Amino acid sequence: MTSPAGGPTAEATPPLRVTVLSGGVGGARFARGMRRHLARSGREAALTCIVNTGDDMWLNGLRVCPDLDSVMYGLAGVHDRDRGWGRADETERVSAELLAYGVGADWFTLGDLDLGTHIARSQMLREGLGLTEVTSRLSSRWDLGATLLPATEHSVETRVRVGDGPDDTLHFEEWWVRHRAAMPALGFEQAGADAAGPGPGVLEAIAEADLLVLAPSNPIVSIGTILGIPGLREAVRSASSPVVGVSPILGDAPVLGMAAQCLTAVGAEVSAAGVAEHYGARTRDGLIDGWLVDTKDAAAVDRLAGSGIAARAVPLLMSSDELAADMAAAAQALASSLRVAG
Ligand code: FO1
Repeated sequence: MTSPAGGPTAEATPPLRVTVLSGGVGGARFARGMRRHLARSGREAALTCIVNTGDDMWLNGLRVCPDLDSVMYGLAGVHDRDRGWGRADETERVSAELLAYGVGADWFTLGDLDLGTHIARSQMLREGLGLTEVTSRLSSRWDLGATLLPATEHSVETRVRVGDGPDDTLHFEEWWVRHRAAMPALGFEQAGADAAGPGPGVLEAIAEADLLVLAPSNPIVSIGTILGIPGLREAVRSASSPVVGVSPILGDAPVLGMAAQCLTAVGAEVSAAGVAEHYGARTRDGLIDGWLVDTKDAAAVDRLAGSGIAARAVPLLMSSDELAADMAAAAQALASSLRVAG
């Protein structure tokens, strides 16, 4: 092949396709890091985030999608940096009015700017658009540098079992936010999963990825919920790219949120190695090939080798985009080493 000038052309390097399975706040921070890492590398790349929808709910007649919004706001840079969720510079005047009328939910705060998102989303859904198209239209307002895909367009609700009776389950947000996880979780259920399937583009984003990463999100109610949608676990298991996960546990504590309560409820060990073994090695009917643990968990590397998982110990800090980008770079380097080895 020759260039228009007559000389030989360099073969164009195809864009690197990176797909991240993500929950809310931790997933958003990791996605920002991955975007920064890809920009630093100078290689053309396409980043896709498949986002948990198990926390979604109707509130005040509006469809609220906490994890999609956390990732969208995080990538847009308009998120509340202290809370992780919701918008920066937020006010709560509308919620106060709703409560004054006795119709608001006093346990789940919807800020005024955030309400704009829920109103727009709900209007588009009522017009008949699917959640994937709606998410694309909402995202197009910002330059996210990533495509957000809801894991499913079906209603698949994460419910927390708090007793043995048929009605002894709570919506995840009720358990977590309303009751502050005070009731011990006996298990987690996915209401509606039987009739659900992956959202548009999700299976393609997994099958066509050059790098597939499980973000350091909650392994049970975020990543686990995504994987519980019929067809998704099999899609990850049969992906042609390496599958690398990042530990959400540092030492014996989750980086964020409620991973410890959720792991305990399903009988999994609350440790970096425990989460990796919960996912399991792809060579042994599991899901992952590689796993990043924090340097303080370096002892897990040898243990995981025995479980068929190639682990590396690197600093797992996401306190700045630069550090999160270093983590993403380590995930890509681990995947590359597995590709070479494989
Ligand atoms: N978390 C809270 O702890 N309290 C809240 O009032 C709250 C409101 C809220 C509103 C919109 C949204 O997108 C997220 C919100 N979150 C709130 C975060 C959310 O409960 C969870 O952190 C995620 O669902 C878990 O990923």
